[in-house]
Amino acid sequence: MVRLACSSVSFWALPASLRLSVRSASVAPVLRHSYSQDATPRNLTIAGTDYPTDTWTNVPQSILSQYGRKLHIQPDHPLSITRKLVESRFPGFRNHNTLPGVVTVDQNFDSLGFTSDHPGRSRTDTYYINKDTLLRTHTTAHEVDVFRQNSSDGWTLSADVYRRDAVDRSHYPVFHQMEGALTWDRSAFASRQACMDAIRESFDKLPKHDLVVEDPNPTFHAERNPLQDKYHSADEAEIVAAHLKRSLEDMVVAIFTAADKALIASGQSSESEKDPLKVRWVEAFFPHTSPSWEMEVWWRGDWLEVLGCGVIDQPLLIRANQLDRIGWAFGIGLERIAMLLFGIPDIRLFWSKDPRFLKQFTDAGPMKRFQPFSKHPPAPRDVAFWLPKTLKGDVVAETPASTASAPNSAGGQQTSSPRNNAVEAELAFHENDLMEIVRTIAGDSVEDVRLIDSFTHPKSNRRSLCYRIEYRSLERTLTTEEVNEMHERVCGEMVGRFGVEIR
Ligand code: FA5
Ligand code: MG
Repeated sequence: MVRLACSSVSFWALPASLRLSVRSASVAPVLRHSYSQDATPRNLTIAGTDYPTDTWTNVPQSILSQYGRKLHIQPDHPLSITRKLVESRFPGFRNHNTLPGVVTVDQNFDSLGFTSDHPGRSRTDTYYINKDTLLRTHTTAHEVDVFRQNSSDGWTLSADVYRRDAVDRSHYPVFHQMEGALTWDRSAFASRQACMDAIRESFDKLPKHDLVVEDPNPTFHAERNPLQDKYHSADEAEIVAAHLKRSLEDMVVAIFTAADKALIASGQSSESEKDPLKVRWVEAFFPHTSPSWEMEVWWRGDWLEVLGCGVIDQPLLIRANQLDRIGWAFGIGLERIAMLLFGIPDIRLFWSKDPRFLKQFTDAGPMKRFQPFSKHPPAPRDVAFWLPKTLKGDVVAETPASTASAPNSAGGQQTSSPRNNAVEAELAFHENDLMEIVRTIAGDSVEDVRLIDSFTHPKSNRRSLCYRIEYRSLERTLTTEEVNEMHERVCGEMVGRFGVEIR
């Protein structure tokens, strides 16, 4: 497999040194694409509200038609069951579960400290309704509002989030996150030391576990994972970090113990699933926390990233008028957890209205493993093309087979020098645009899209790419004619929109 440049999907799989060079190379501005599949209407009506469109609008109807399903609160839905299970590990927290998904650029990015040239703001990664309004890319978009409300020390917030992303069995353009936060008000204590003592006391009461945890790095590191020394003493950050990590480890133990029980009860456990649960903490970067980590879980022979977290950025709390609060926050992917819990093999299944799927889950009673009800054959088709001769600049294309998540829309590392006017900039070719074409045409009848070949002609210097599109419906066998028809339309769009030459 050939890796041309780094797309958002496996960015984190690269060593930090490489990320730096790859990131700066892959975001250089070149061409401007037209994002509208069809002529963009003047207004978009979303959940009864009209929004004017403009040249930033890139949200397709196929995405808007998923808006408002609220799977995370649908009774007996596996995402809702998962949400409740996670919530149950945070007793006393207030649970916010009904916040609408249309937010401002300020909520999603500015208020969280995203720099104005952060790649997450790019239209290749984020669905814009217009230049000021977008579909939230993460539940963190509500942090400042919830902190400002100040209605509880601890809270969770679950919701649908939207990202222009790869197409495969663990990525879908709409998924669900749960944000969680706990803060302590230092001004409510006699001294900062007294506040720290209270945090330690709370830490001591957290459930203990015998999980194997790899945590090789120091709590903070001046370059890689800094202490916010303007606001926090090292001791304060240490105890907040310890409280955070122990709380999340406890949550994961509870969830995976439930998964194990369901697995054993189903009599389906395989050798690899008998591996003991292991967790590791990996240093991370988010504009809204420092220091920051991601938690990865060893599951069936692989490390799977399940959440991001850290000590809350103090300027963020100050923006929310919480001058003296200190605390932690995390963001977890509910589909990732639900897929592990129930053994659900394909992320598209969560959207199924098929009773053969939905009837398998219940809020009451013990958790049961998902039993596949049908398997329909895949229909692979390749699209191989030459990029236009005139194309200068960067191509973002690679094989999206990673379990890591897209960093851009929700944080991501920005250690390289910022690109000029990045939000205005466009790439020569970004594979997320191909993903979007395929999703728009094939809908849920596509399982996977991946780069299988890439080369540059030695004489003409032209770049050739070949993607394999795996068409497969979860509900029925697709006919050859309908697959061919979809595929021809995909090829036609590629020619029409990118000026590629099909090989
Ligand atoms: C964020 O979204 C941060 N806002 C999380 C956070 C919150 C950090 C609060 C610190 C404090 P990230 O992009 O890594 O980070 O996404 C968080 C989690 O969402 C991932 O660990 C993963 O479990 C899930 N996730 C991300 N992208 C996808 C996707 N395309 N499909 C399914 N799950 C995903
Ligand atoms: Mg991540």
